[in-house]
Order: sequence, then structure tokens, then C-alpha cells
Amino acid sequence: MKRVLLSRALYILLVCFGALLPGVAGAAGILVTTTADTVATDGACSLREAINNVNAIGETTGGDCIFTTGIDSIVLPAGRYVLTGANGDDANLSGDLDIFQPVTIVGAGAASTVIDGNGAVTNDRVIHIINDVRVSMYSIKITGGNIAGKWPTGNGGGIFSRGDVSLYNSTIANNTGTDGGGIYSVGYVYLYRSALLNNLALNSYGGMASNSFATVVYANIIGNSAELPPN
Ligand SMILES: [Ca+2]
Ligand SMILES: [Ca+2]
Repeated sequence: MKRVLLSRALYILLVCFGALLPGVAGAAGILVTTTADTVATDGACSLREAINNVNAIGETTGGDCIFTTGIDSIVLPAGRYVLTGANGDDANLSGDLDIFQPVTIVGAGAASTVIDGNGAVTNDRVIHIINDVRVSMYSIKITGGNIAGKWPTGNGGGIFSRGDVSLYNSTIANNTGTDGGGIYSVGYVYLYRSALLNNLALNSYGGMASNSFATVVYANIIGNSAELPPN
């Protein structure tokens, strides 16, 4: 009897925990099936195409990526997702990934699921959260963003967010931006068991700059640098 009660308590705990982690348990997700940064009806679902569906709240990929009502997450298997194309658009066409709607992106581990901004080629950051929406990322590494220019164009080498961004078990490493080498956020930032490593600000705030509140729990913030002091 005691074992049954314990099991039921554990089940309830897990259900409650799952409810707190949208996209991780019990929610529908878009499965990315290629590491290539392509937008083409080719039978494969790229990360950029998955984000296009989230942004459109509908299916835009000729059936390559699923989309059904209630989709709230993108599942990103292990691999290196290298971004390509020019910077400068805010429509998720190329360069940085432009996100307009709430979404949870779930990787396989910060050591194995890597989104590489490829800034040496794109001259762009990695992730751009355009609207004031909530974006959560689990078990992902964001690296290789490289963007310069006056505010706000050049800020946030890894992530520029106008929404609420949460990172769980994730790493933001080796990104470069004008202010906020790793992250520049207008909205709230939550870092849980995550790391800001070796990011560079060409101006100020090497690891992270936030105009709002930030909560940092069990984080490693190491090796970030800025070329100018905060003004
Ligand atoms: Ca495709
Ligand atoms: Ca872009």
C-alpha cells in the first residue's frame, strides 16, 4: 500500500513537473531532420523552416516540417546547425534566426546540439527574438555569432531578445557583439544551469546585457570580455 501511494505521489510530481516544462513533456513538437540551413521543399525539415512554421503559426514548408494546432516546441537532435547567408533581414530569410512567436527549442545536450551562427561568413548573431514573446531553450549550445554596428543593430552576438528568454542546461559561448557579446536583452532573462563562456563585446557587457531583470541560477560565467567599460 505504501509503495502504491509513493508511486502515485511520484506520478503526480512528474506530471506537475512536465506541465512546468512546455515542449519537454506532453506537448507537440516540430522535429528538425537536417542540419543544413536550407529553405526548400526537399523532404527535410531544417531549423530555419521549423522557425518559419512557428512564426507563421501554420505550415509553410510543403510538408517538410509538421505543423498542427498546439505546436509549441522545436526538437533539435544532436548535430551542428551552421547558419548561412547574409545578415540584415528580420524575416528569418538568412543569417540570424528571427523568432516572432513563443516557442521552446529542445536540444539533446549543450555538448551535442550546437547552433553555430557562422559569423565569419554571415556577419550576424545567432538568434533574434523580434517580438515580446517567451522563448525557452533547453540543452543547446549557441556559438559563433559575430555582429557589429550601433545599437540595436550590432547588439547581442549570441542572442538579441525583445521578449523573455530562458535558457536551461545551455551554453552561450564564443559570440561577439557590440554590447552584450553573449546576450543582449530588452526583456527578462532566466539562466538555469547554463553557461556564458568566452563571449566578447566590442563595446560593453561581454557576457550579457539586460535592460530588464535577469535571474541566474547555477550558472558558469567565465572568460567573457569587453573592449570598453560600461557607460
Ligand atoms: Ca526543407
Ligand atoms: Ca535573419
